[in-house]
Amino acid sequence: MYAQMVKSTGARVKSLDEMDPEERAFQVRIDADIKVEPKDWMPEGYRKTLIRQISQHAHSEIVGQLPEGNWITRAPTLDRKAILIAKVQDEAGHGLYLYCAAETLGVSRDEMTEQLLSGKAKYSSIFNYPTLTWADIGAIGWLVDGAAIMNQVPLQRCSFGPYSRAMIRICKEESFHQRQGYDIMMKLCAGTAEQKEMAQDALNRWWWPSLMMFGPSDQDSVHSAQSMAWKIKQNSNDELRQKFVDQTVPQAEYIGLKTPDPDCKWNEARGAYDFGEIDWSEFYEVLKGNGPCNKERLEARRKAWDDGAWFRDALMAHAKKREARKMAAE
Ligand code: BYC
Repeated sequence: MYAQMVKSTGARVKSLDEMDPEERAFQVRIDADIKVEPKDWMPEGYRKTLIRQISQHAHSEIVGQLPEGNWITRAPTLDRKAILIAKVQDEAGHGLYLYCAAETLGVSRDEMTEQLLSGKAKYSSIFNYPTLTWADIGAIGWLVDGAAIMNQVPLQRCSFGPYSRAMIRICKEESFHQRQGYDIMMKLCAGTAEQKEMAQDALNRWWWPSLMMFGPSDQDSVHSAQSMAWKIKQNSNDELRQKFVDQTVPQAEYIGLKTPDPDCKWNEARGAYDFGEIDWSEFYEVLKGNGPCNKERLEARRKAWDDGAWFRDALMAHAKKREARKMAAE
């Protein structure tokens, strides 16, 4: 009985005995790894949790285009520019698959956008930090996409069919993104002392925010216990964060960089890296809208939405005209 096994967070999850018959049947299907499809019965909480997570994920992909898009005109070579344009376009595609997956749960794209612009829906904290140098583009690919993959690979096994299928395609593209970021860092580290310093500076600034991407520590995570019981999440926030640190520290060392954490060191007994305390006050400030770029990011999305109004209106007018023509012909 999976629902009773979840111990990773403080939040309590109902046992099978406490559920009503419909809910119990649903949980039994989840426990048996049967995928939930949009027209299946589902508890309202399951539907709401998915809309929250998938829409926030979609918003992250779309807002995530902004810090990298900032460097398209300044990429150092034609190849780097072409690669960066392709990557930023991929992020737009990821956002669209995810909005479509959320729409199958009965929420419209317009509603999700309104929730983003009103501040009701979140997007990943990481995109509220500025991209100051070209090395930041390397650090985003390496660390941010690296963290995203760590989180998204288990989401491929999510119990909700449309989300899990969207994640399979997204993960394939993300692994290319991660490698292109690391490739930028490798080149910078093999370059002049100044270039290597730029790479180290980017790692210093992006390290802690990347660790925050995984969400609050397990004891403070509000949704993990229920989301894990429903197999929306397969791992706790701290588990994935640890896996990310274990994967990334040797990659940093390989190119001669060091994380900015003096407490980061290999723990032989645990077979994992120890690392220092995350500044959670910074994380929660960013979530409240007080990060370095929150206002700028939302402003950019608001402007894009307003600037696109004429196009949405034209599409609606066109659809109405076609419908009227079809009716007249019948
Ligand atoms: N940022 O109970 P918890 C990308 C919120 S983009 C902001 O642990 P949960 C890419 C959380 O929403 C990849 N908010 O929540 C694109 C909740 O608040 P609400 C983005 C965060 O949902 C372009 C509260 O804190 N990936 O790859 O169980 C270029 C309590 O948290 C964050 C996804 O979106 C955060 N970092 O777990 C490059 C993955 N963390 O909603 C790359 C999908 C937590 O109650 N999402 N919060 O107001 C997830 O896997 C989960 O939602 C999380 C959080 C692990 C993020």
